[in-house]
Formats: sequence, C-alpha cells, structure tokens
Amino acid sequence: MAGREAAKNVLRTQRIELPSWAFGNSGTRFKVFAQQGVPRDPFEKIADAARVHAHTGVAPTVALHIPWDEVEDYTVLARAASDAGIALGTINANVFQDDDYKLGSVTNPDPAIRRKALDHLFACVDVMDRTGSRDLKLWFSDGTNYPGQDDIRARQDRLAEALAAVYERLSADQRLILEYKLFEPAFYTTDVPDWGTSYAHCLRLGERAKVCVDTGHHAPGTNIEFIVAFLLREGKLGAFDFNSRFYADDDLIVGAADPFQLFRILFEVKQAGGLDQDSGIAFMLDQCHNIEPKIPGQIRSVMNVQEATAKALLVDTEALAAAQAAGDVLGANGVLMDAFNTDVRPLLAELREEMGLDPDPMAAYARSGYADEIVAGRVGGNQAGWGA
Ligand code: PSV
Ligand code: MN
Ligand code: MN
Repeated sequence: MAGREAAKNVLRTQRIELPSWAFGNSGTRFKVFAQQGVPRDPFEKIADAARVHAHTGVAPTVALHIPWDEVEDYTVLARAASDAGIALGTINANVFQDDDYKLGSVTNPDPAIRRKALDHLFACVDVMDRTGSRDLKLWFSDGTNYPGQDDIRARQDRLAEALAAVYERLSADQRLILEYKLFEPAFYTTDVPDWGTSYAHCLRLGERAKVCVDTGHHAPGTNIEFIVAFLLREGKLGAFDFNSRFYADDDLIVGAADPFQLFRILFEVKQAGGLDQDSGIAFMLDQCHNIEPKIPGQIRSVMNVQEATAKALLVDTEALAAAQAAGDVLGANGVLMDAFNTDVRPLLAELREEMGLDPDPMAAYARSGYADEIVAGRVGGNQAGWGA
C-alpha cells in the first residue's frame, strides 16, 4: 500500500466546489418537497455553503447558476462569500428555462433567439468579471424530439458559431467548459450528447476550452474512467460535475450508487497528475437533495469524494506497474482492489484533526445547532431552480 502521509498531503490540498442550487428545494417533475430553513436568496445559499466548508475544510468555493443566483451587484455577493470564509467559483449559464428556447437556444433555427441566448452567455462572462470566476460552464438542453425536426449539421454550425463568440469574449485567464449529456430534455437528438462532440468543439476553440464530465450524463454501462483517462491525456479535461445515477440524470449523492466507479475515476485522475494543485481540473458537485437534508447531504458528498480519493492515493502504483509489466492480470487487479477495500475513514479522521477540524463532520454539524437556527430564522425558502 502506498504511503499514508503522502496521501494525506494530497488530501489536505484537495478542493471540492459546491453548487449553490444544492441548498434550495428540489424534486422531480412529480413533486418538489419543501424543506424548512432552506435559503431565500443567494446570500443564504452562500452561508450554507460556508457551513459545509467549515466542517470539511476542503470545499472553499461555491458555484453560481445564472439567473437562479441573480443579484444586483455581484461584487457584493463575492464580498459576502469572502466574509463567510469562502469564494465564488464557476459560473453556470442557464439557457434552458425560457419559453423562447422550446426549439433550442444557441442552436435554435431563429436567429433572434440565438442572439438572445448568446447575450445571456455574454452576461454570464460579465458576472465572471465581477466575481473573479475562472470558469464559465455551458450546458445546453438543445436538441430535437423528432426525426426531420431540424437539420443536425446546421445545428452544429450554429453551436460552433456561438461557442466561438463566447470564447472570443473571455479574457486570458478565463475558461470555457463545455458539458455534455446523453439526452433529456431532448430525446431524439441532443446537440452536445457526448464527450466526443464536446471535445471536438473545444479542440477547435483553443487551449482554454475544456470538457466537463458530469458523471450522471452517460448511458448505463459507459466506462467513464476511460473517457476521463483519454481527456486527461489530451489535456482537455476541465471539470467534473459529480453526482450519482441509478437510471438517468438522477443527481443523487456522489459515491452513493457506485463508490467503486468513483474510485476508478479518481485513480485515473491521480495517475495523470490531476490531483496536483495546478492541474486546472475543477472538482464540482452537481447534485440536488430532494428528500434528504441539504447541508448534511453536501457534507456527506464531500466526504464521499475524499474517501474515493484517499483510496485512489493508496494504490501501490509500483506493485501495479510491476504486475502489469509481467502480464500478471490477477496480481494487477488485486493491487487495485486492495486499495479500494481499505477503510480510509480513520486516515481521514486523522487528517481532519491535523487540520483543526472535528474528525466527524456529520456529527459536528448535527451538534452545531445550525439546522435549528435556519429553520427558526428563514421562512419561505426558494426552489433550487427547477420550475422556478
Ligand atoms: C444538466 O442536467 C446539468 O447537469 C447541468 O450541469 C446544469 O447546469 C445542471 O444540471 C443543473 O442542475
Ligand atoms: Mn451537470
Ligand atoms: Mn445533469
């Protein structure tokens, strides 16, 4: 097994970004379950995110979704974040919740609607200029429902044109992160359905355009760690949206459905240097907590990523390389499984104590009284965004 101390040194510098929308009410198209004490505005979402960071020590940034987190002055929001001990992170654009986008946003056949979508993307870059955010994350719901509905290639041309305009608008220290998703809400064609499409567009755009792998956005059985390894090798992996899926885009707690998959992904990341502080990979959660309490849901998610990372770091890579070189199939597989089957919770508890944190973040949060405070202090919390 590789060294515990070396693993702890990497884990100490790990950074996991929280999504502001994880703190709002959410649900499915059947029902949004309201919880008591949820944030009523972006400032309260930031307060909750800061709480997650206070207990875990590795979640110092929160991603915004525009316009879900629209405020008059983003510098004020950035200051509120810094006062709370965190910072604003990735800006996620939203061109999927307007009647005008029924037939698409940047790929819409109507140039006036394409213009409206592009203007929103530019407005998001304006927000980044104020918040100091590095990344603009783009996910498009664009696609078609019926064969013949629109020209597949023309839609790619429109997409390329919009992406080029946004890329051009970015400053030298800002990046465009293009997220793909197999299907939904479009069911026949999706304009950015897979990593290959995203990769091809990013390649044309340039160095600061990278792919986002949302772990919930693949067909069942897809080997996500292969995609991750490939993109890392090409220098084109920009970000993760972590979550769990059982069936489709479930957005459940990362590591809940398949902790082994999460371990395999993080092992590839680690092997390619992706855990180095300057790797430029944004590790973000993209989750909703429909039935469980939200702040502990986020704390648990951060811990799940830490546990999978710790196991990835414990893989004895020398023994692995030797077994691989010798063609020792079972030996190589055994090296990986030894690390995966290690209980890393004591190591993480030790690390937290060294970082001045409570070794058990879930229990510490439960004891803190914050949950009662927000239930008493906030009445009429907002929905995370869906249907808002
Ligand atoms: C789309 O399913 C997605 O994964 C994108 O990242 C959106 O920004 C996000 O969900 C909204 O939760
Ligand atoms: Mn996502
Ligand atoms: Mn999704």
